Amino acid sequence: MSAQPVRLSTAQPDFEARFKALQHWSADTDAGIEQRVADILADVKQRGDAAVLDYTARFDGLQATSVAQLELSQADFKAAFDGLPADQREALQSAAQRVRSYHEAQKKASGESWQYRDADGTLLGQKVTPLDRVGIYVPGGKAAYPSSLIMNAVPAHVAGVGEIIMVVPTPVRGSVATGGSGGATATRGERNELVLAAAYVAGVTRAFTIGGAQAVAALAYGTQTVPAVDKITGPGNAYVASAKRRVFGTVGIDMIAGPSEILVLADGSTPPDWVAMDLFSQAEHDELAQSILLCPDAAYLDAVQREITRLLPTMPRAAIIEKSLNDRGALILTRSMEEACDISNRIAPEHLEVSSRDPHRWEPLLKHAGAIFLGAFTSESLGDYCAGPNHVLPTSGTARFSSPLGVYDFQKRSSLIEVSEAGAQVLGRTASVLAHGEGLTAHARAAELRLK
Ligand code: HSO
Ligand code: ZN
Repeated sequence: MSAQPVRLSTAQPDFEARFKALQHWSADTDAGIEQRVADILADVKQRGDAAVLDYTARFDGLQATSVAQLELSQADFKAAFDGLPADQREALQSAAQRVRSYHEAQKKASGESWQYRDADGTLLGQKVTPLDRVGIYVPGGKAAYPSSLIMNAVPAHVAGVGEIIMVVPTPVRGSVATGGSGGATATRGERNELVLAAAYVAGVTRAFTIGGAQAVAALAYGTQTVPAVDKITGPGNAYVASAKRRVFGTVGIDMIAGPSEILVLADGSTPPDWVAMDLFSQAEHDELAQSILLCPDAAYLDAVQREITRLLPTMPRAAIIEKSLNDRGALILTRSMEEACDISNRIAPEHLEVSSRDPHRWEPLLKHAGAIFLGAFTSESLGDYCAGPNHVLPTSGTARFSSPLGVYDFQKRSSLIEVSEAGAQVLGRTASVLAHGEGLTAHARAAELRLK
């Protein structure tokens, strides 16, 4: 077992080519998946609940005679929460509370309505309204992260979304006894108690144990039982990603996330084992995850490599980390911290750690990153769980043009216009001239009728 991220130097002649290769990542779209997803969406749109039940039985092995049997209740959330050990209950609550505070500040700073009156007394403004109903997709099994549910549901809640509907597949592994409390009940699949407990602390309104493209379709189109939502957020596998892309337009979606990434910009002052572990923390998500270290000090890169080698065998997910670091990781020697900042901007990483004695010196140079973690104590993992900012972040260089998931993703804006009588005189003349220019006579007359 050995993880040796590629060693590069910005001074080497073929650096540009090597750097380009490093950045290359493409989500290959599989024609087979695309076709199956298109069929599932069409079927759920047409047959509603019946189709959802069929796919849930087929893909998750979960038998039910009605979708209502697949709905979880607030009592289920509460029972899951109450069943957790005290430290987990407290951690969930304090994480949710910090995430809530952060997003409340975000709402105050940029999510409120505003208006002004011009000199003629005309009122102009922007009215911010929360979405009525959103759907949150939570993956099943290994990739079911309660923290991700908090990161999706809390900003929706803070935005003032009326109903937050969660879907989460609970596949049946092997033969599971039919459970329930008498009467016609569904088979019970594997539930992740931490996810249900997170639904409790994050303010989820309703939840269905359905998943895959069929769950996305149910949320987008609505069925007899599942209400249609206005936007769907949350991560999922290739089927879910394809389904989200296809229903976009009928509903809003968040983003289609690529593999997780961390870039550490180090000046050599942080203990090298801390940095090695931070690189591991993204690598352990996924073999396709990318961990990169930039530093102007070659001896420090050597030290981090030694820690990688020493620590890797102690990691339960060593195999994933090893593959991720070997295939996509890199330790890059730069000529200076300034050059490291430039390279970082070109990568536009999802997570950027500035592991430096004076992070505020470099922060003004950093333009493109989903989240910027300043100083040696700010491990990305603290941000993943509980610092407060959102952990749903732009990946694959999209931080050049997009932002973390936030309250603003669960709000929309309407323009407000109230023209005064005096304002109508001035605006009417301008509009009339432009309308005649466009050959739109009704437009011109509507403006002119209001002129004194
Ligand atoms: N780093 C992941 C989020 C996460 N980490 C969830 C742990 N749990 C997203 O970039
Ligand atoms: Zn993470």
